[in-house]
Amino acid sequence: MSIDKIYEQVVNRNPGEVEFHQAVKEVLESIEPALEQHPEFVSAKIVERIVEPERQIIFRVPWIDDNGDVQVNRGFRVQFNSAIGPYKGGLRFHPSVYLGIIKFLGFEQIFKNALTGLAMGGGKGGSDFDPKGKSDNEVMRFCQSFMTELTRHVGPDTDVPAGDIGVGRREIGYMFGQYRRLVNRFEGVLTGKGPEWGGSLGRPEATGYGLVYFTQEMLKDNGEDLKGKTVAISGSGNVAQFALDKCLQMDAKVITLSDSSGCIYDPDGIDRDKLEYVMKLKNIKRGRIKEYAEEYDVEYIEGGRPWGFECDVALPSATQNELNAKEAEELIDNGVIAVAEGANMPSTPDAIETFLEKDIMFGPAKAANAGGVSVSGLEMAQNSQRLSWSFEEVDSKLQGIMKNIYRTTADYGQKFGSEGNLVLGANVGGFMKVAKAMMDLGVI
Ligand code: NDP
Ligand code: 2IT
Repeated sequence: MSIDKIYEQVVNRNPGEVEFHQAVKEVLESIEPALEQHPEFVSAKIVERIVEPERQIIFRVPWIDDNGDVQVNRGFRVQFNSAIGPYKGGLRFHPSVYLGIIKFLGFEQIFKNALTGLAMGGGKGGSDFDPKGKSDNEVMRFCQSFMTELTRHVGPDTDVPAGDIGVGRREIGYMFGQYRRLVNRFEGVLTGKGPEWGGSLGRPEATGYGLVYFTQEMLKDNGEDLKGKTVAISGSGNVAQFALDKCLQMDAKVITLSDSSGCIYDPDGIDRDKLEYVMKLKNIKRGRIKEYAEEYDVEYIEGGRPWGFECDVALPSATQNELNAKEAEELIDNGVIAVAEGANMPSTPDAIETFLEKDIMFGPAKAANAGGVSVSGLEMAQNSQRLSWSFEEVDSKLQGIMKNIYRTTADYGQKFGSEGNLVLGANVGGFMKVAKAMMDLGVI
């Protein structure tokens, strides 16, 4: 079947799942040149198989709120591909979650995980539960109910979930507590755990730090350096916070942050004290980024996104499709030379096209944000050994992994597309490893 026909079939078989269609389309368009060189993949129907999840689980999550009323949410786990290792990927708790979002994320995760060089298959899960405005007790009861069902489908050698939007250390703790209670075993079924109960040092920092390590590799390969650069970051959650932290360590200036209500612009730069304020605001008080503007008397744009300011580097780190073609043009007009994706699929397809056409350095999500899942892989390794590595050891491994991912992506981009096309490079690089494994494993 031709790539066009396969795509058409994906759209027909998965009606209404627009984010999933978008993710599949980008990968299918990229891998055409690789398929020409590997006709054996075509006759073994590797592509037809890779776009179909191995297993999709949808379940009821009933729980009782603080008023004593019963609430019902929907839970998901899509176990997409286990050709190169146990399913691995985060859980997202956000009201926008439906099967199409989980499938897009699970599909991306297959190739991202392959690029890390670690033995991890692809999966993703979550719920339409909204943690915003809920008490800790409500979040705990929800997590316990969610995990009561999920427990039968996961395990340290089967499927190892982690965090994503709306799921951090608090939620992982409640879920791990419930799993341990149900199976009566202390084992590495989740990553992103607290360091006192089996978590890896450096996992909270890993996605943001990895994003900046990747960005620095990309800049250096093009004769530039992050030092002294002005950076626009979107989001203000886990990825955004630690990307900002690493930018400060590398002497770059970060001028923006955002949340789903709006964005702030701080032309003086968000320094370490201000970052500490953001971390307390977002992780403990669970407040809005608007409060930053009030605290430091800077501009707040209600409903705005941070792509309209002068900057050299942009790191979209909030959510999917948060940067469109018009905003890509605006960034370019404002002097941007490099964009790297901290979030999953934050740039729309026409925004990516704009960046590539204008020769802006562009680090796609699969490669640029793979630091998080990489350190999750390292957490799994530590759990298996019942050992804990130092922060420095984990961080130096993360740096090595991000360098390798950049090299693999750049090399595949050059070999199968054009120099500097890291989108194609990441898609082909990830695909080749999984496709070769699927060939060896027979028709699975
Ligand atoms: P968090 O929940 O910690 O933070 C999410 C941030 O994005 C918040 O600032 C949130 O604002 C904002 N946001 C969420 N949804 C929307 C929306 N619909 N519109 C605008 N802003 C929104 O999540 P993470 O930082 O962990 O995740 C951010 C991105 O990074 C996601 O795309 C995730 O898939 C990706 N990612 C995360 C990894 C990880 O290790 N955590 C690893 C790799 C990728 P608000 O507070 O208003 O909701
Ligand atoms: O999108 C992602 O890579 C994540 N949310 C992290 C997955 C993980 O298993 O650590």
